Amino acid sequence: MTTLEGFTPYPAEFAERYRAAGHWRGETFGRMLRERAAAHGERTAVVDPGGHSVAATERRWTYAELDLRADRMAAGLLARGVRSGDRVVVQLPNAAEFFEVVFALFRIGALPVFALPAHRYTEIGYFCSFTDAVAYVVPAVEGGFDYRELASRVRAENPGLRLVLVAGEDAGEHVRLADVPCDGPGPAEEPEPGDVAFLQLSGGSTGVPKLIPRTHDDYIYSLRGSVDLCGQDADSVYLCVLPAAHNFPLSSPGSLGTLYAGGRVVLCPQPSPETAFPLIEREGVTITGLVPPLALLWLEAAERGATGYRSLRVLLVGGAKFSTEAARRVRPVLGCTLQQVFGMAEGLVNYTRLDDPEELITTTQGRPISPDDEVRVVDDQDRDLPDGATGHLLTRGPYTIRGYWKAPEHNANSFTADGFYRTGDLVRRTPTGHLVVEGRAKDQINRGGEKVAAEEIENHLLAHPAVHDAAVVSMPDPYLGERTCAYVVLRAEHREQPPKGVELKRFVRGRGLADYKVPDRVEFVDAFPATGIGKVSKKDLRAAIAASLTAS
Ligand code: AMP
Ligand code: DBH
Repeated sequence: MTTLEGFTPYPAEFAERYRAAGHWRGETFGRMLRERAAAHGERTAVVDPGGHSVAATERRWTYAELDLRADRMAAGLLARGVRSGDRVVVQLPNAAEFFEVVFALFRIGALPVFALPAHRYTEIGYFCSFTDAVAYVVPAVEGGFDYRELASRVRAENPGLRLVLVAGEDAGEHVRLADVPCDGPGPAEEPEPGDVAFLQLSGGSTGVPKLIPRTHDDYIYSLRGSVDLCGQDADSVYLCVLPAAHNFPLSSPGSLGTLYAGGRVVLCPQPSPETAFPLIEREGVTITGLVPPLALLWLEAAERGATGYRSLRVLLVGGAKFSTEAARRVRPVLGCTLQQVFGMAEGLVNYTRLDDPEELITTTQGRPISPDDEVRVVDDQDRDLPDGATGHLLTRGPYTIRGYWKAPEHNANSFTADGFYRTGDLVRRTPTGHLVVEGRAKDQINRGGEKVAAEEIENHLLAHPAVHDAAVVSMPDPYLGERTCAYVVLRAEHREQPPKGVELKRFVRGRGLADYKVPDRVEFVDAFPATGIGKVSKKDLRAAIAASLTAS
């Protein structure tokens, strides 16, 4: 086993228990694809309808073809110096190449770092330097943004970043991904099931995003459990609507779960009903996953008479709280079973069961995948609360990390001494063991499933010369559930001629931040309300902005 520095392993007695229980079965992603290709090589694994910058036209890859492509890509990456244990930042749109690249990396034992298409210079620069990435994989131009330029800038600042691979025709000064595959030798050694397979991102609540190391064994267990609970088999057709690298569409049950089951993954280039519904109809899609704002959009489209979604059996909704009112509309309007999912890239995933009574499906966020998921609901002093009381959710189990990667200080706060992850979520447990998400104790804004760490944005605002102090809070929004409001105290010398809110937003965007992190609203105040011991009272700020929105 190759031990990755900075990785907190599962304690031996837990690892043994999870193996003995049959949760960890010694599988790896590389071998999983090999086995599926052997079992049903001629079946379609991935459908990419095209219509994005990576490919204009449709591609349909069988399991045999994906398997062969992963091998050839692995050989090509090895020939270009990518080694076991190396980190590779992968930032691709929903294109078939995503799977070719990540399975190639899995086979080498190199670790994909799952960036999202929305990430910009600040995030990507950080991922590349913090992980000492040797390679970075991008599209050429997507959604009007030139990723090749971003790559050039990041590469100039990170001498260790030797290779930029561009999926698409014009790689500019970089290497075309399509020129990488070759027939050379494959990896000399396979990764072990207990090795870290990739680094996933946390929505986080700290100044910089934290990286989540997941092993083959633990992640594949969560896939197997998800596949079972979501009723997937080799006839399932999963539509990947959300960005493919995100933990939800990757694993709940997501594309990887679908491939585990031997089903078919259909990549959706855009989440709108206009794009998705015809694809569902054409491919006979049976299952998909959406964040609440998209689920609302799909419900509205169907209510207005849009068609095409008839083959859907299961609609997963998660990433942020789905309102009970909206949840109740899913079955009558879309004619499929709603499955609420409350998950986290750190591990624990809860699902409502397909045969749960409608009341539980529409009013709860589900219960854990595994009988060995340990869930505690505690008060501020970590004392267990009875069922029905709202408290902090702590969890430990066979697919929940024991620590963020290379982050000992954060880990001291984010995990209890006995290894429970502090989720930062406030939940209540029903007598059936289902969890209801009641709120959040972590300093984070959940913009319809896209998480924004308040501290990260506050740091960017503080870099502005006119800003003395900043506090970022959530404000209610009918569509996204929450949006971000930045409260700002200006420096005395700037109060006479204050900058406009839009200027501060432009400033933050100009620092090269993902668009969803730019504050939706900026409010200037002379001072922040304080708590009893003099900390900024975000509770009061949230109440103030909510009240002023109701009033207007
Ligand atoms: P992350 O840690 O970035 O993967 O984000 C996971 C977080 O998303 C959870 O800790 C919750 O705060 C939130 N979340 C995910 N699914 C749901 C859901 N169904 N309802 C409410 N919050 C959710
Ligand atoms: O929000 C999430 O991170 C999430 C939501 C649903 C997740 O990671 C998951 C399911 O696996």
